[in-house]
Amino acid sequence: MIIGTAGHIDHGKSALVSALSGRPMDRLAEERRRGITIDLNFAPLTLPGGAIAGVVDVPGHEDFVRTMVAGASGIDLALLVVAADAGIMPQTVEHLAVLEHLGIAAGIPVVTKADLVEPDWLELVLLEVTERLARSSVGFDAPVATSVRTGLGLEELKSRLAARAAGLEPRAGADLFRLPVDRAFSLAGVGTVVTGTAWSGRVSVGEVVNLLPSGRTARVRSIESYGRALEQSEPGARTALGLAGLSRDDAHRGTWLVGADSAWPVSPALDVELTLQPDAPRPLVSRSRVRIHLGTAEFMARVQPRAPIEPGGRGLARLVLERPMVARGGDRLVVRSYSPVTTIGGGRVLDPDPPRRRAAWPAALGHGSPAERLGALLERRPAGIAVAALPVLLGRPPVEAASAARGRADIRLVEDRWVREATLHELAARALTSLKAYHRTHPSDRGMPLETLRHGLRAPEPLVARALSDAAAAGRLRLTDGLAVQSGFVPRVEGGDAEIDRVVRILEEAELCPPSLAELEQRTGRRDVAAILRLAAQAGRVEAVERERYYARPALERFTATLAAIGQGSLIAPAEIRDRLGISRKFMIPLLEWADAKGITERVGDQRRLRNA
Ligand SMILES: Nc1nc2c(ncn2[C@@H]2O[C@H](COP(=O)(O)OP(=O)(O)OP(=O)(O)O)[C@@H](O)[C@H]2O)c(=O)[nH]1
Ligand SMILES: [Mg+2]
Repeated sequence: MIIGTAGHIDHGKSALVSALSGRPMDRLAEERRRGITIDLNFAPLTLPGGAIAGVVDVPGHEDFVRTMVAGASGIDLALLVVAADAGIMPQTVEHLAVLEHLGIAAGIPVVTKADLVEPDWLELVLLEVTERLARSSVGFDAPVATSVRTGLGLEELKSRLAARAAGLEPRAGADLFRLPVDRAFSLAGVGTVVTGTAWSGRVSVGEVVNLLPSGRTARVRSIESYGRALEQSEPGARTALGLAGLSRDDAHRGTWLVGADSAWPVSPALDVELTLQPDAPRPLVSRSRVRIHLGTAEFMARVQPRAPIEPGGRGLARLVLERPMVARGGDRLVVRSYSPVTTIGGGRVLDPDPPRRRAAWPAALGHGSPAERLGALLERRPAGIAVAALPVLLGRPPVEAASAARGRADIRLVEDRWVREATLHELAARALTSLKAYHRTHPSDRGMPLETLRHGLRAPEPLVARALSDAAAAGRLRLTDGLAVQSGFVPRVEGGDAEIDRVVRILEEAELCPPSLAELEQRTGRRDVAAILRLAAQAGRVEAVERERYYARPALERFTATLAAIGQGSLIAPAEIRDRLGISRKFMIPLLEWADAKGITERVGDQRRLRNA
């Protein structure tokens, strides 16, 4: 369990964590000099029963809310600290809003410095806190009064924490490894060390991790959690990773470590649902410039709301980021105004890698089961979703994401992508349309070259292949010899059968010395002689002996009959064929090779022998 403090400056957060954990907080010289917390501080806390929790102590100063947000992202439980002698103050309210925007599920209000006030006053503050938190989306316990001077309430607080820890839903281990970096430093003998709370998944010593958004890779050399060396990290634990191959300057607060086996998009935009606080000074309109906090990262963005979002309202928006960032579906974020810098709202990531243009916004994008959200995400992605990207987009572990996909009858796995059936249908329909058009403009061609068809569809190759083979299976087209042919299509030539007859007759008359295609084109004055002869060949009337020379069927029959006659009982010498048929080498050599290829004859030196004689 990760516990985070929250609350106004000077209300006793650090003193409380020190008292609970026995560790000094505020270790920076400047923190000690000014008596305030400036940066995040961390301490392990052993709870009654032996479980270890990680505590993140955050600053309360209004200038450091960004640091507070980084610390509060990814905590399981908040200790909302209110000093008994001060009551609820501005950063109590702002930190509470941050916890709510981040979707923190559990909290314990702690009224500190109880020793400084009269019992009646303490009761009033406890009441004020209870009432203020009653409507919060954070599931708060009743407040605990404490004093680090007298020790009041500390044991009770510890046992409440233990009870909460026991009831906590464990974070998914069988999920993608992701750790938002909150610190990076160099350690002699170890190299670059990166620390953070592992949000999900595990990583082992020796594994490769990616640092995002830069995309640099590193190898995990060592893992440490709460002072113990581990072979494998635990989700939801404070974790320090010794990394080989990464310089200390590459990693810093705001970057992410993820497993190298998963597909994390680094995106220039995020599609989100935003909630604007009732106390926000103005509505969010197109191009409002805001600060976004997600994980430990802070970045600037322009809001493109679907409709202006009023204070107290909620709406859908695209965040156009000033530099590409990393997010996962379902991630919570905090929105702060650019100037003055105050917390104005929060949100939830609906699509961490939205299509650049013409994105549909189906209702299920924001709400619904993983299967429903998957349907909505696919509606915006005609090219489908890679299996490896789905757990990131949906924000669910891989096994759950895959079962959401398998649960939908209207999507299919095409190679490594989930694709809507409708997309494949639409592709097949477009293929048939362009096929029809091709047949219309090339009536004598046997079919449309597949490459031309594929190229024109402008869709990923595997999808096109699947759509075409579907259409073929449904009997709507045929795929042969690199050609696509619409079912029922018969190639035609201008002039019809009479023209085919005319060309075939020329070949018949030429017998065993037929003209080449080029010569035929000259003689007939037609440019489509090749198409005509292909049709005649399909009908069995002619055959190509060479690529550019066709023979009429009767001529070839006469040739084979001559071979058969000479070949009975003896070898066939080319000279004898020449004498009998009166053809020159120019025609005879290709004819003999044709006979060899047909299996009528085989070579014996320069001569031939009948194969079945
Ligand atoms: N009497 C009394 N003083 C306390 C108690 N808790 C904290 N203090 C004092 O209150 C002052 C502020 O305490 P911190 O723990 O630094 O307050 P903080 O909330 O961490 O402050 P920031 O981190 O700067 O927001 C210190 O002087 C503490 O000694 C308490 O229970 N009783
Ligand atoms: Mg402090």
